[in-house]
Amino acid sequence: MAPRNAAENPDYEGDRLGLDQVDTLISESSPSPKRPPMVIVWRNVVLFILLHVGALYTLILIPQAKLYTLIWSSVMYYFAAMGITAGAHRLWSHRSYKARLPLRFFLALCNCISFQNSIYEWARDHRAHHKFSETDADPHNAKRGFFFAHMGWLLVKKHPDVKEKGKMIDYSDLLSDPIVAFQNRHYKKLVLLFCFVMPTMVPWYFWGESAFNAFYIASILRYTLVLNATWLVNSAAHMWGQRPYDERIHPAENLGVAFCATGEGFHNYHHVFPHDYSTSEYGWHFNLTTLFIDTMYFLGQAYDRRKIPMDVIMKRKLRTGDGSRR
Ligand code: ST9
Ligand code: ZN
Ligand code: ZN
Repeated sequence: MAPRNAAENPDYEGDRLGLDQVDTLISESSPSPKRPPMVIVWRNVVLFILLHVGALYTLILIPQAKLYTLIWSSVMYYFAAMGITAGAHRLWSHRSYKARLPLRFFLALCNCISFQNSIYEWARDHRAHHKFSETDADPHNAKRGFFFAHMGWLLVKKHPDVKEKGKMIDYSDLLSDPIVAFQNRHYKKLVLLFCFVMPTMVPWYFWGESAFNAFYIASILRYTLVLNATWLVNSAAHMWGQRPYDERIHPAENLGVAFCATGEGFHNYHHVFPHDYSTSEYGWHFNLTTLFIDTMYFLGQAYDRRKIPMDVIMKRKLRTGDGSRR
């Protein structure tokens, strides 16, 4: 079946889910004059410092690790990435394609490897990010600076607007998926098992790696790298790069971020056309996630991939783009 575009799709629900607000949010993006003082969550500050110190320490362990452990850690990076990009992002947040039960199960499992909050919480924040982009109701409002957009937003209580305006968005579809509901209910146990225990046990059991090396390389370092690659989409890709589709918004096309984030750096395109399953005008160009979804399509696991028609993209480029890619 050919990919369908959202405009022609009779059951397209982007507006109800708060995904079609690009033009309106531009006028809403002025900073709030009465931003309350930030409430620092010290538990998160301490945990993220420990995590990053642990990741730095791991660099000295790499030369003494077995080759298979390094390959396994890369595989874990890839699976964790798919759990975020193909799962929480393109499938559950944006409904840009549909997935059969086995694929949804696999993606939810991969999502536990990535430990970035449950799919439900992740998609809730992400829908708010699109609908209220770069306002106080955006959980990682990039107008508050690089550090806040990157990881600072996870170190403080959310701005009240996130909670108040977030309630305007419909999230009911998320928990009505039994896979999402199950993952949300058992999230802590699942993360312990799939982000930390499983990545450590496999190298120790199958090729005799020390549990110490396996834990630091396949869990701590890999987790920290995937986190930072993801956060770069919120920070770097909201600041640096070309804006061929809409020069009036900050999200930009950033190839470096696309490389680290398995295809999620084409962020100007993505904010203009959020329901395109490739999150890019292109297909597999710097986009391992689109390659993954297409492979799943050929295996019969993914279907109804939404793609924006080329003439719509061209018209938009001519109307609002910065002229960098005509
Ligand atoms: C992490 C997430 O790292 C990263 C997400 C990045 C997203 C990137 C997107 C870019 C595009 C995709 C690119 C993918 C690239 C992947 C590359 C891979 C290689 N709407 O949150 P709470 C309400 S996580 C509506 O506790 P606080 C709700 O009632 C890292 N309502 O706020 C909620 O109650 P409940 C690991 C909302 O208390 C209540 O408020 N995880 C919304 O201010 C309280 O919510 C951590 O470190 C909303 N959007 O605390 C945990 N939000 O939930 C860090 C909230 O019961 N988080 N409400 O319904 C925390 O500790 C806390 O959330 C907090 C805020 C301290 C940050
Ligand atoms: Zn964004
Ligand atoms: Zn998105």
